[in-house]
Amino acid sequence: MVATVARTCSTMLGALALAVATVAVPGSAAGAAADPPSVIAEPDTILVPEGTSASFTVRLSHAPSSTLFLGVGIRGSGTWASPPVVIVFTPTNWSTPRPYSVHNIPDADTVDDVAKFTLSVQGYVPDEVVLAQVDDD
Ligand SMILES: [Ca+2]
Ligand SMILES: [Ca+2]
Repeated sequence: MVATVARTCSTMLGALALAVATVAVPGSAAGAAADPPSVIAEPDTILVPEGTSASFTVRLSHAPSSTLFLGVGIRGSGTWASPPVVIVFTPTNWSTPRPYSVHNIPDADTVDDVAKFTLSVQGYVPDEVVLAQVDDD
């Protein structure tokens, strides 16, 4: 008899939880579509006088469930150097902007080289930062 009552209560709680979840789904789905987990790198564009350094910051829009590594890809022209740092995002530090510095190596040409840095984290929409050299030759 007692067991029957307990089972009934459990079923009712289950139905209640299901109702709540059903109400919550449309809102969270719309939010997820408008604001997917993303890498946030700032600023978007940096002018870098030839032979100088610049830095941007990287953080995540949503907390990860485990530690994730930042991947950095570079396309473009010019010679750029970055310190061999490994940036990791954890469930506690994900929202703290992390600095990433890049040094522009002087060149003999007169071209304003442009490099596009792609910042990626598994499961997140990547972001890009464009570093534009201001050539001094
Ligand atoms: Ca130059
Ligand atoms: Ca150049």
